[in-house]
Amino acid sequence: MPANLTPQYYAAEEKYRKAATPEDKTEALQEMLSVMPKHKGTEKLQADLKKRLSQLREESQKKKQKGGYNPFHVEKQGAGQVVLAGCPNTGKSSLVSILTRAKVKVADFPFTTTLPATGMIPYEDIHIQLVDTPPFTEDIVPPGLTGTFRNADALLIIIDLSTGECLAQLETTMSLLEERSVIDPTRENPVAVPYIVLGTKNDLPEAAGNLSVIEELYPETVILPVSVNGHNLESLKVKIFDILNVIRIYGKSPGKKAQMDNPFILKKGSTVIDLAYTVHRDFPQKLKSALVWGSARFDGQAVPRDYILHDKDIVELVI
Ligand SMILES: Nc1nc2c(ncn2[C@@H]2O[C@H](COP(=O)(O)OP(=O)(O)O)[C@@H](O)[C@H]2O)c(=O)[nH]1
Ligand SMILES: [Mg+2]
Repeated sequence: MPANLTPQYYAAEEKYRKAATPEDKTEALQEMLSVMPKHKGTEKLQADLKKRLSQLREESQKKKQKGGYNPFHVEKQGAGQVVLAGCPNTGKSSLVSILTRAKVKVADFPFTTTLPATGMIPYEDIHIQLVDTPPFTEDIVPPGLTGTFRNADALLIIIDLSTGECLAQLETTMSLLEERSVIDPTRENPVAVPYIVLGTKNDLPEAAGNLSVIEELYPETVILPVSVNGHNLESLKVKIFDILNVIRIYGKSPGKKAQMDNPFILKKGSTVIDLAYTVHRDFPQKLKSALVWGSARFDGQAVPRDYILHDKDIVELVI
């Protein structure tokens, strides 16, 4: 049955995507639920949203009880937060270390990583935060870890292609994340976290055979083979930037050159108003129009407040 969602619903969903704090997320979810048409076609969506809402309440409750500090809550930095998820020894820490040069422990025995650790990936003119995490198994999931996954802007699901266990690793990881409503392989749940599946240790001889077995069994799952000696690492960075679904906007003051370092990071689909809000909370009220270099038809074109910006636009806000 079609859901027939309204423009108000999509506006609230957009607000959810842009929300940076749990409080803003909660508010947007409540709005999504209240404006959504209630009928059979939206039952599953309603259930998904209610579940996410109660998870958010639980998380903020736990945070209060713990008196604030939770090592599994990783403060966001840079253009987006990408969190690794996978079984022991799959090569998570090695990947974080090679992509970010962060000093994380790498070892040939399981459970070397006990708490989340972060590093920044340099990508063109921005930095993306990468978070290494402790592993989980079918039987042991560190408490708090799913909270780290759920709070991420995107996940890298890691399996080790050099071992025949990679199939079981994929199944364990996917079912954990699906059961806890972190991801949604059908991509229907708007509040699910987007993800990429990576097959590591592609330099080892068994990798190619294992990869083709998985591809045959799970034709709908796209796996990017990588290795720390460089295989596919550049295209991985591009895929990570793409999945974050953000744009870079360079600010310009009247009569001055554009500021080409430290761009503003906004969600794809953001407008001039969204940019103004990011610059300063009370800017949108003062804003008259904006001049855009890049996506507009000609350089320095005046655009309305609801103009949709594109990656790498230069914008001068006119107040
Ligand atoms: N040959 C090869 N070995 C790797 C690669 N990535 C990781 N390893 C090895 O796999 C083992 C486990 O790596 P680690 O990053 O600690 O895994 P984690 O437990 O998932 O964090 C270590 O001995 C690494 O040196 C790779 O791309 N190729
Ligand atoms: Mg590790």
